[in-house]
Amino acid sequence: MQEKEIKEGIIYNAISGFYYVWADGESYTTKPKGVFRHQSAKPLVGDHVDIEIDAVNLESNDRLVKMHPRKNELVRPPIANVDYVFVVMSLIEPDFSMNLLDTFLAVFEGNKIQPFIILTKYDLLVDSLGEAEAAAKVQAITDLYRENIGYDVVVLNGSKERFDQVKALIQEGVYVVAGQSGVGKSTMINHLIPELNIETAEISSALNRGRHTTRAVTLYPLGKGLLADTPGFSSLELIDIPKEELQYTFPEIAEAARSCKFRSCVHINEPKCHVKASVEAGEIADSRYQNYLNMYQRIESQKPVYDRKS
Ligand SMILES: Nc1nc2c(ncn2[C@@H]2O[C@H](COP(=O)(O)OP(=O)(O)OP(=O)(O)O)[C@@H](O)[C@H]2O)c(=O)[nH]1
Ligand SMILES: [Mg+2]
Ligand SMILES: [Zn+2]
Repeated sequence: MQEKEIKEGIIYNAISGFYYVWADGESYTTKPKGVFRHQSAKPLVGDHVDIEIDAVNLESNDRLVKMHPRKNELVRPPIANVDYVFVVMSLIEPDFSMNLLDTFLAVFEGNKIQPFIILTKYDLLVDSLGEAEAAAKVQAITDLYRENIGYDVVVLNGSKERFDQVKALIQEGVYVVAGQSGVGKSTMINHLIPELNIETAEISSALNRGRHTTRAVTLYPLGKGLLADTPGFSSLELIDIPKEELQYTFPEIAEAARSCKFRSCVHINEPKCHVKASVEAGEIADSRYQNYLNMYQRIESQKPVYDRKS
């Protein structure tokens, strides 16, 4: 038998210099090997790592010996290699905003994180508008985001059945939850992972600034996947997508852009632009195109990186 065995795993928790790693369905408590401490990149929850297991001396700490390259990295919450995000939007209280939804979607697409759209509080929308009008409103949203663009959309109304539809979407990979304050992120996570029992309806402005950021992020097994226990994050203060690449974060615009006359087309003033033609033909929603233009202008007017806060 070899004395040292190398296994590949994923960091699911990090507390005071210890890294907790899942490998082959088991948990290992590891300390980084000496060389690591001199490297600038600190291991993050979500990092894929190699660990060295001392098969002879079981009392000794296992070592974290190698970090694999990251696919992406979020600052708040601090987590690497996120594959999927539940973008949670309430239909009412707070009111549904397509602009905000499109911004969330683009930012996550830009980070190579696949979004799922979760619409909450359908029951309250029915109370407010009546059955028919509420159904029509949700239909318009799902026609655009599900039928036209191709995102998975789940509509929640507080019932267990609907939460189970979210569960059914979960595949292998790392999930986070995003959305404005009060939309129902914690409520949803509590249904997905009842053991967690996150406080809901917290006073969140204080929370978003302080508590979430200092708290250790933990990945919890959820079906075949892993879900970050963060009660969610709602700030998207920067769009660090180069403006020429913004178009690729809107799937239907990216698709239409392939038929533009000029390769460098950003679909604003260029002639023979297939994106603009598609908007005029009603194949691309005007709201999406307008939100693309808004984001493009915001990126253009954004201060250079070294000048940004945070
Ligand atoms: N009627 C109804 N209420 C909901 C639904 N989803 C969430 N709520 C309520 O909305 C309130 C806010 O929900 P939270 O889960 O705390 O919201 P959050 O997104 O975690 O908010 P922050 O933690 O502030 O970011 C709570 O009172 C929930 O019970 C829903 O589908 N229907
Ligand atoms: Mg919450
Ligand atoms: Zn174009």
